[in-house]
Amino acid sequence: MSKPKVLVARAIFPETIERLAQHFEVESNQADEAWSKAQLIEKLQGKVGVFTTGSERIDAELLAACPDLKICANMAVGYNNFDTEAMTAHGVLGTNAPDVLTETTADFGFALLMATARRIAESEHFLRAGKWQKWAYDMFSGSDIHGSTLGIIGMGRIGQGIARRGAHGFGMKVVYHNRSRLDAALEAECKASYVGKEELLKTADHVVLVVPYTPASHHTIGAAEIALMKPTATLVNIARGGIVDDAALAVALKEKRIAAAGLDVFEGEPKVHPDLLTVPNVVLTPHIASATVPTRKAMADLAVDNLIGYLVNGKPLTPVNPAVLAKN
Ligand code: 8YV
Repeated sequence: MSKPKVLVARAIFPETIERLAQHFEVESNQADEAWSKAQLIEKLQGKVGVFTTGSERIDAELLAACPDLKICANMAVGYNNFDTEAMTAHGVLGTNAPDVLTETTADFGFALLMATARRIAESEHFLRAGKWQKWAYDMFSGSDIHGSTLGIIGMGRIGQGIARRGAHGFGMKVVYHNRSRLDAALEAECKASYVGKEELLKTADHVVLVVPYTPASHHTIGAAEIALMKPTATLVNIARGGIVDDAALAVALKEKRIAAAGLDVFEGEPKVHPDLLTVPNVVLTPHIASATVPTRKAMADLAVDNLIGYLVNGKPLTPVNPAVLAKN
């Protein structure tokens, strides 16, 4: 019997391809070619599954043109590249890769917060440029992490990981804002208090964004929200591009309306707003919050487990539109 056909849309670990090949006829993209939408559609003909990263848009147009497709397995916890409504309408299951990246991503969120507040990138550039001639009492003074107030917008698993690090490791006071309040036991474990978004922005010394991207969370932070923040505050975005209005942030950083920002994600990435590239008080990283080898392998494994789980055993592990399963 011939094996079901799957497509791997981006270059990935060779062992990921090997695992898939045990169950499927695999077409891969180990050269990591940038496929246009038309090319992706062409490659998907006859394929029942696709291994995606966050970069491939799965929408109504693509789904209508790929009638054999049954599952899109994202190697990412975020799945804003999926039009889940259209996928459900076409009977195509989507899966994501939660949990396996939580602690790694929370580590990175904290690292970016510290690099931002303590001006690590900016001062390193200064040193490398040969500008360090003498010590000075006010050279690259930043803001404290320990004992300060950490405001977390988006209190899912990663947000909770950042809260724990702040409260337990650095004695920070943690406030959070989320669509729904955590239960009392989880709030106590994270030592976090629920507050309104406005209060969070006004009182936090450091604001970290960890909300999923949806039309409702678009520009959660724009000029009006930045205006509420303390002039000494830092802002960190490890969520998705589009959660912050990058143009407004660049203006605010330039005018020192807040002290600094750390950004791992950007509107329209991999393009970065040109004004962000010219302001010194921002730390910029290329969407690497989950990038450790064990975690990226675990994310890839979970995407493979979902493909096998659904196409071979009928049981995906982490579906994002389970309504499709009910229909089957
Ligand atoms: C991924 C991410 O690296 O999991 C997510 O949602 O943003 C990152 O961990 C990226 O989406 C590529 O798949």
